[in-house]
Order: sequence, then C-alpha cells, then structure tokens
Amino acid sequence: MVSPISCALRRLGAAGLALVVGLASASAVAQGTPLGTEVVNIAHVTWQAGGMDQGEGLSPEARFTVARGQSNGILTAWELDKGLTDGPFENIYFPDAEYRQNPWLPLPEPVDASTLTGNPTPIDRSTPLRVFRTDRIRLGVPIFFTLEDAGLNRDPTRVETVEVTLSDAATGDSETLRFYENGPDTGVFTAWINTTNAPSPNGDGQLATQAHSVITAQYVEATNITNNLAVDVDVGAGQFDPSGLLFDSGSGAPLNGIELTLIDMATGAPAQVFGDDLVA
Ligand SMILES: [Ca+2]
Ligand SMILES: [Ca+2]
Repeated sequence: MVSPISCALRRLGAAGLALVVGLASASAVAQGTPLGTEVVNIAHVTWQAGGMDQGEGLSPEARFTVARGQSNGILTAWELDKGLTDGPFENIYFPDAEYRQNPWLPLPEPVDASTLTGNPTPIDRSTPLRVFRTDRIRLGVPIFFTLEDAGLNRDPTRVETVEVTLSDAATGDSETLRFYENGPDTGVFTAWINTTNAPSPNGDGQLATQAHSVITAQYVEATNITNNLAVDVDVGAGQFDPSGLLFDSGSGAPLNGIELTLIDMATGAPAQVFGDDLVA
C-alpha cells in the first residue's frame, strides 16, 4: 500500500527558493487493513528558484507493516452433542468456512461418519449447533472449531476471516481453512473439518486420520508470534481392535479395568480371538 502525501508549499528567503514537503502519516491506514500489509509513505520534495520549477529532489520513504499488540485469543475444538456426554454445552453458529485449494472453496458439509453415531445426512448448520469442548474424538466425527479474538474483529460492520492450518500427526494430511466470523461484530471465527480413515490428499477439505493419532489446529500471526494459537485433539479408535484399547463411547477416552467377552455369532459360544497377525 502506498500513501501519496499531499504537499505544502512554502517560499523561503529573498532568493525565491521554494520547497514542497510531503508529510508522512499513519492515518492513511484504514482500520480494516489486513495484518501484515506493508504501508509505504513517500515524502515528495520539490523546489523552485526564482519562480522556476527545478524538478523533484529527495523522495524519502517510510515503511511499516500493519501489526497488532499482544492479544488474548482462544482456539477451541468442539464436537456435536449426540447425547453421549453430560456437557457442558454451548450453542454456537457455524455459518461459513472455506478450505484452500487454489482458490478457496466452501468446506464440505459436516458429516458424522463414525461407527457409533454415523449419519450420512449432513449436520444442519442453519441454526446454532449444540456442542461441547473436546480434546479427544471418535474417528469419523467432524470437529468444529472456534477462534475467539476480539482484536481480530477489526471492522464491526463486516464479517472477517482468519486462516488456520490443520494437520494430522499419523497421516501427515494437512488442510488450511479460512474461518469466517460468525457475525459482523462477534470476534468469533468458526469452521469445521470432517475426519476419515480413508486416504485424503492435502487440500481436499477433509482430514485423513487414524486411531491414536493427534490432530493439531494452528493459527499463526506472522506479525506478532505472541498471538499464535494451537489446539490438539486426540483420535480414539473407530473400529473394534481385539488387541487394542477400549474407549468410552461418549468422550473417546481409553477405559481401564474392563473385561470383554467376544461371542461367535454362529455358535453363541465365546469366540477364538487372534492377534494383529491373525495367527497368534
Ligand atoms: Ca468484524
Ligand atoms: Ca485432506
């Protein structure tokens, strides 16, 4: 962004010298100017002698980058209430979100593809969703996110956006999302992501994961790293693994001290159980 500065003319002395001096000014930066924008103010200096223009002299520049001070943002992961937990719950509106695939595209609608509560019908986002904070999900459920930061609500008349990157530790899949403010003046930016145990390339709007992985969401503010935010979500098992852990169906947390008897559906008798190698 370049801010041409209006100039003042002042005659100097009997020799008839005149200088035209530009004034650097930060006021040319609008409130909604994106963070990281470089602003260049140029002070034009021209001069006259004996009433004659002598052309342009020095043109010094002043450059600065639009940044902000330390903020107190909060990045939170949420899961839709399916009646499996006691909460606490909040009702949050998730109106819009996009993923980067050159250009930005609307995110696929959130769908629960988990074993226990799966439903192919997309979750209705037309009204606020009843959600609870989560740091552990069952594989296949969509994760909802909020980034709350009043300092990023730079224009109270406009819905603004922030970028957040999601990554999965086990699969390496990564998605860059554009969170939309859920009202012109809320300072609450929202998005969601569907999770799958199927292969999913970077930048397709869903996140490949697997049991016991960790999904990380990161907000990075290049102009002030003290405002960086991150949240981790552990992934529980999606299908029964005879040699694995048992997880609470509501929270996804591993259970301890549980005895489980597998029944052979054909005989009604306890089933013979094999390990991962299908032999032992
Ligand atoms: Ca706003
Ligand atoms: Ca993907």
